[in-house]
Amino acid sequence: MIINRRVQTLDEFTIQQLRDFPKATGELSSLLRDIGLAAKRVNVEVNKAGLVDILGDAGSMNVQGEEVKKLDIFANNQFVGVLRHGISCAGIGSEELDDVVIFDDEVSNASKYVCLFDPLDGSSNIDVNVSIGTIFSVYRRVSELGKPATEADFLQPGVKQVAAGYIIYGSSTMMVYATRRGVNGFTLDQSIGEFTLSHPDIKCPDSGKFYSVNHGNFFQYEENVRKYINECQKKTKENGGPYTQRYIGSMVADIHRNLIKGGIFMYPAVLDKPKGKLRVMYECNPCAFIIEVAGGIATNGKQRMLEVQPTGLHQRTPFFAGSKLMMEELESFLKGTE
Ligand code: P6P
Repeated sequence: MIINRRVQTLDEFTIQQLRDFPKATGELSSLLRDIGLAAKRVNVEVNKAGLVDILGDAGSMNVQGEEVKKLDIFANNQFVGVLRHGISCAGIGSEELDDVVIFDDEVSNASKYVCLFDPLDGSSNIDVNVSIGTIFSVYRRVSELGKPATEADFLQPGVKQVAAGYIIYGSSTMMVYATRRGVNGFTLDQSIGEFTLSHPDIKCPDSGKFYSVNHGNFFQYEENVRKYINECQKKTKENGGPYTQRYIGSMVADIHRNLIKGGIFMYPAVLDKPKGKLRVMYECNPCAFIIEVAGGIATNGKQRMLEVQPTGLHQRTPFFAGSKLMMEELESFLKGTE
């Protein structure tokens, strides 16, 4: 029997990782497969979102007489449901839920990990068919195994993440995740309904041509941020440019492009959001982990993003992340040494 080993599915890849680490219990591999399963279910609904009017808008009844849920609530329920009934997660935190959900059953209490999610980031873009995404973060518990998880399991600095990733629902659907061993991307092959390894060992180029920022907020940014943005606009072939401004307004899409092609993403503090807009636990920390493992840099403008000690589940922060050399130039502006 000929086995096609060229194309490795997410399941095969995570099992291969297990073979390389015989002492591993397999819980993390199982958790990542659970996330992949939930992502495939979300993908089905996201792909037909444009048809929602035909199938019944969120809050209404569809042709089958079922209540149609808002997509981000639907996505949240998929990830919570799969992880609650898995063997690897003791609880989750979610942008959609005010407090953490502790699964508190015998199997979940024995699980080593907790997860945080932005189940469907950028969902406001869906009705104009712009790419959106799920972002997730995985921590090893600090509380006693065998007992219910506690809030302390979730409020750990990003440097403690065991894994982090995103699913981008775009021209194709991809799952990208990082562990300390590297960043790998899997594209959903609809013909077999499996995520398949398409971007092994992703590295963020040391420099790039893309800078991503919402220019509409320009005059709300602090002076050094404005100076850096002006510098980006003045780049020429002679000094690493010219740069292109690309800003989709969907964090996963902007981060993904800059991760693959090189670039810098910025969401600075603005007047009506002095602490920034993006969330520490389930947007910035997972993206920072991925970017750092891939060779880039991520900060809150003042310190390494992954070293921020969180104080709240839904805490916001300014966020800057991307190619090493571009981030180093930004940091020289932020320090005022430029
Ligand atoms: P703005 C989407 O609403 C989101 O949370 C991120 O995905 C995105 O990067 C950011 O907000 C866009 O915010 O204020 O530029 O529209």
